[in-house]
Amino acid sequence: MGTREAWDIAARFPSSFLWGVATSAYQIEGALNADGRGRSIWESFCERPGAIDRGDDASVACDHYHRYRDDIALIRDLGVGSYRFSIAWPRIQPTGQGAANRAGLAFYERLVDGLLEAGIRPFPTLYHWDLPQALEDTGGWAARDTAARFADYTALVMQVLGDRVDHWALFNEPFIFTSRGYLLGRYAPGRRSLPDFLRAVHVVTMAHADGFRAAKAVRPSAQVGSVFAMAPCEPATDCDDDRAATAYADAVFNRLFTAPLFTGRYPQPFLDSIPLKALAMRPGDTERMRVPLDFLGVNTYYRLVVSSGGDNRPDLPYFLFDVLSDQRTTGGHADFSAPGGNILRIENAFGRSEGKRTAMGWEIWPRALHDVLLSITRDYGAIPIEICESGCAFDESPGTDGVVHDQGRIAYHRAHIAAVAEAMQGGANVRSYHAWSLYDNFEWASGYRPRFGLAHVDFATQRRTLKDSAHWYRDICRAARGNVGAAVGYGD
Ligand code: IFM
Repeated sequence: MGTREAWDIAARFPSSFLWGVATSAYQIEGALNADGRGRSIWESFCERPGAIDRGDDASVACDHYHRYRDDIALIRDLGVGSYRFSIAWPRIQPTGQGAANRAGLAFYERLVDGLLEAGIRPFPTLYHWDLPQALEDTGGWAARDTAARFADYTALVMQVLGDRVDHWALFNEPFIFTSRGYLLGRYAPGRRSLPDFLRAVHVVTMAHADGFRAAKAVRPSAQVGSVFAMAPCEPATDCDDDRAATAYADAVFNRLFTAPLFTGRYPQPFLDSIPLKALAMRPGDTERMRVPLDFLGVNTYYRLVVSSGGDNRPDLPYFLFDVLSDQRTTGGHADFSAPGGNILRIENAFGRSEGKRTAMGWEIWPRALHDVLLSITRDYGAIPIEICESGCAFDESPGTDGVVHDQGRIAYHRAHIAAVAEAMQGGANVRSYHAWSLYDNFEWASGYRPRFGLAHVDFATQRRTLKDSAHWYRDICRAARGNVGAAVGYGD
């Protein structure tokens, strides 16, 4: 691949388009006890026997907390225009409430200043799954008060960084962390409770709304959005049952959080399947939960192919696979006992695998990203879209030359970037693409085994080595770079 391809790719995007890389605090920082940081739910979860593959934990991870200066230099060398990272709530408020821990905030000030000096847009997410353990002890996301705590935390961070950071994401993938953390027990805090999950859905929705208003109160000019995991849902066959199952999967996976924020209502198929009181809504919530997010962040890794049942033991896609395999399944559907004796029924679902799979078992399906972008555009008009994560893990190791020759990852990004370009031609208002991830890192319950990075990390030495995909991506960033600064104010 030469720079010719890079120029051709960059030329398909407007000059304001930002090419970026993404990480999250817990997955790369390490230094979990440094400078007054409090404990998070993930330390507790990692201590549970069997919770994390091979017993890995994030105590060191990529040691980014100590190496951030070198990491900024590496990012700058890649030529990216935007760096998406997250802020660790337990560094800012060790117990999740009260005065800010200055040393924790100072770390992010240094990081943001370093990025700005390097001409890179700092693009923080306020919550990427590391809840202070003290808040879990008082009920976690299933407790109403946690929404108010999140708004306080948001205000504290905005007061210090709001003068330098223009674009803010409130949450990362609320459906993933509530379902896996409260319903399936696969992520921290490891609960398996439908009532807790339903309450968490509404508390996190209110936290979005309260956090949005808190951010705007401190810094009215801030652009505030949130980041959602989304996947197009396709019926396995044309039959009515599969279509109905697909509409349900779409409502739950894609709209459970966006619909209340954008329209003030939870999606109807979801409401039909639960007793409303299970959400523990209060008078006035309907009006309060509607907020005009400035942009919508999207992470798309696969499609969902949905069936209402059948005898096939399905080759299942990621999330619905977890729902079905982790819950007792009867007669082709998963039943969840809900309060009041009602039943939330997620019908059996199965995926075909026409595309190859990544090391996560996820089908490679670039069309999924295209379809998600256009469905957002159909549903919410020309709202600016930030692609906050796109990427893949493969079983790979350095060759004899010490370099990872990851042609599979290059092909992945090439196809997904083409899908974005096509969606933009179709009207999607996309303003960035962030490769997930900058580094191989702590992949939650899967530990360090799946490697998502553009840069390989040797966890024994902390040596970072650019993979072939990083060189390929760098060529695109550099080709685009000449034009980027003019429109958005970051750049050379
Ligand atoms: O590593 C995660 C990230 O934290 C959230 N989105 C999906 C990625 C890959 O699983």
